Amino acid sequence: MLSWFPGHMAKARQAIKRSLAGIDVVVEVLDARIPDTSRNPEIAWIVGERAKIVVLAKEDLASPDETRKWLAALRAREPFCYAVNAETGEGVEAVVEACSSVAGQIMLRLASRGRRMRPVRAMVIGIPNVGKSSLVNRIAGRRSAKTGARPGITRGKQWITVGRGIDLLDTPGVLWPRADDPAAMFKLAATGAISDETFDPADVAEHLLDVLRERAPDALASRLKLEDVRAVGGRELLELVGRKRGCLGPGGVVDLSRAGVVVLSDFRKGLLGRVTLDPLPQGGEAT
Ligand SMILES: Nc1nc2c(ncn2[C@@H]2O[C@H](COP(=O)(O)OP(=O)(O)OP(=O)(O)O)[C@@H](O)[C@H]2O)c(=O)[nH]1
Ligand SMILES: [Mg+2]
Repeated sequence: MLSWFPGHMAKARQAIKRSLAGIDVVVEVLDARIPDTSRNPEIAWIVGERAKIVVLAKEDLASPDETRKWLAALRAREPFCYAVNAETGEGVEAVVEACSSVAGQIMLRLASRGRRMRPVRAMVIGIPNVGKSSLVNRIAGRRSAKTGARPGITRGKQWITVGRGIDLLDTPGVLWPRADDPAAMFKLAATGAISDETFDPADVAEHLLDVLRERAPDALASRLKLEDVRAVGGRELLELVGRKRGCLGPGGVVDLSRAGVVVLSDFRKGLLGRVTLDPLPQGGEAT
């Protein structure tokens, strides 16, 4: 797992620091399945005095009920907080309205200081593969930024002119060192924020199946065509998936790594149910 913080991410982090000059608004994109684990612990420092908009992307893959509760908890602190499907654009109109409203306030401030009018500059940040470029494309109304179903697609900064007085800066995904937190590493691996080459899919899938049989037993049971998944351990479920999906090695033994890849791929498409992996904050207050 040592290579999980590759060089380009360290560089991306430096790039974010350098890019902050001239930025008026920070759009923090979180993964609705892991609203806590996907937060950048340095976000307060990054945002500083700037306006901030929080977007929970991939809401179509998270539990609707838990997303509602997460939004309520986050809104206690963040007035501009929205859940979206950045792929289809569902919910993005509210983000556009928030950007416009924040931009309007900044324009007024510029005008009142007698400063030259210019587009408001918003920087989009978040962990790899969370949907930043998809969101930028949806806000802009056209496919300007490259997107893809693995981390590390966006390599450099890219300004996109949205119109309505807003320019958006798409940035590469950034992870922060969390090697000492196996629970966070598991969630980042399961949701696709960490490159698949850096972990054993069998390990992550086995743990994921254990989590799913607790948190979404009905969806899992129906997908695996089982009566009840609660009595069966993650390892047995993984073997079952391997047998059902033909992931067999020499001698008909299940190839657990291949079965793991199948499980992770299904989970990331939402085929194992809509599941939120981060528990709600105690007392409903997000930190
Ligand atoms: N189901 C679902 N998929 C999404 C959503 N947003 C983005 N995706 C998909 O997730 C993958 C990653 O999207 P990107 O927009 O490239 O993510 P990114 O944050 O820009 O990723 P990097 O540039 O690699 O850091 C793509 O396959 C998108 O189609 C969403 O809200 N729901
Ligand atoms: Mg991107």
